[in-house]
Amino acid sequence: MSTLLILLVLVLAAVVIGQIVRIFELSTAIKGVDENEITERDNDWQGLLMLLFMIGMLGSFIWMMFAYQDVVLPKAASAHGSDVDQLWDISMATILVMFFLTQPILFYFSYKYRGKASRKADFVSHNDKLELVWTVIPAIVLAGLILYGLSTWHQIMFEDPEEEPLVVEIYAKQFGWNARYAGSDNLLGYANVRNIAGVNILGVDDTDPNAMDDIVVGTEMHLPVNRPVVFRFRAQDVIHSAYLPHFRVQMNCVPGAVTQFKFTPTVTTAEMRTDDFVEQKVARVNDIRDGKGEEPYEFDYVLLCNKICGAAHYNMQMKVVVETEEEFNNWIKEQKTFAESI
Ligand SMILES: [Cu+2]
Repeated sequence: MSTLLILLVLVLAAVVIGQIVRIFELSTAIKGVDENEITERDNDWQGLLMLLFMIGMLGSFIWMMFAYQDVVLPKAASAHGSDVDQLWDISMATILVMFFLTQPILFYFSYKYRGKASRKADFVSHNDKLELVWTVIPAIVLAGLILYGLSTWHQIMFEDPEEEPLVVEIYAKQFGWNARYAGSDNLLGYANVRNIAGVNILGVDDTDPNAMDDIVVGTEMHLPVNRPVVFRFRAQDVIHSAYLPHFRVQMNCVPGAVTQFKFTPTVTTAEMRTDDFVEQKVARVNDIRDGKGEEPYEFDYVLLCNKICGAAHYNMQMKVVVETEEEFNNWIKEQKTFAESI
């Protein structure tokens, strides 16, 4: 019903605008003025509006840059996170410098060189020097940024075979996550969507000996601090995206394929909760929650889905706990192995 009303309002608004334009045309015809003729006054107005738009746009842009400082992510909680942050900062700085150089010029020139009957535009067919400058400089800057990005990506994805990382599978489905730890052998058992039946929700192959000690968890995922973890991602139905913002990690989960990402968490959940920036952020969130009569919130790392994968996509998250090696070992001991659960 409300969609119908909105449509009706839109149609009526279009009719009203059409009628106003018609009245304007008729009135100019009566006055004997050609409405297609652009006067000096029109040009002055357009020039002034260009200047006002520039001031409004740049002003609100600068305001937003400062106003939203406190809603950004806290410091990176992984070993490679600072490299990603640096890559981001350098890319943003380059973009901002170009933005503040080109945009004011664009709008100011639109104002300065607005149409005037007494002024005639120069005819320039082409200018080799100018075209060379605006092609070569962006090409060099972009090539530099891309090479720097590729080298950072290469460093992050490099696998040291000596390292013996913890192996964890992240399984995505509409709408939730499961994590499967590789168990005491640190080898994940074979799994296939065709094996999904009953409690075997990840389709683990029960004839594979490597699968017996695997541990499947559903509500929260624990990770030991300062130990590299290899994540292998699978998806059951559609493409999801595993996003761990605090660790600066994101990887697509694709049905029928296994993708992977390795990183080392460096800050425990308890340490992050005492970080100044996080404490202030949590206090602000709790002020709002308090006003609504809701329970206070406590900071936790999260795994989110970053692909709009269906109606309940927004609800696809899992708590991630980073703790000491000892706390992790105690937690994992309490979890059921695949052999115990089937
Ligand atoms: Cu999803």
